[in-house]
Amino acid sequence: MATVLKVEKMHCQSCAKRVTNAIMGVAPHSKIDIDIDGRRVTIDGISNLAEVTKALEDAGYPAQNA
Ligand SMILES: [Cu+2]
Repeated sequence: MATVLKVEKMHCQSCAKRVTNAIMGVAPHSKIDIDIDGRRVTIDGISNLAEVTKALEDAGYPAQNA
């Protein structure tokens, strides 16, 4: 099941890269789809959402459930 997160502070390609790296750091086998214009991140294959949102917050990109 895919998880969709809203990441308001993600507004360019560099942000998208940092967001991707933060997620991959805790969920290396996840599949990540980034929509910069929509500020949305769709993630497939994660088992611990709290760990992912914590990693994003630590990276400076707080995420909410979309
Ligand atoms: Cu940016």
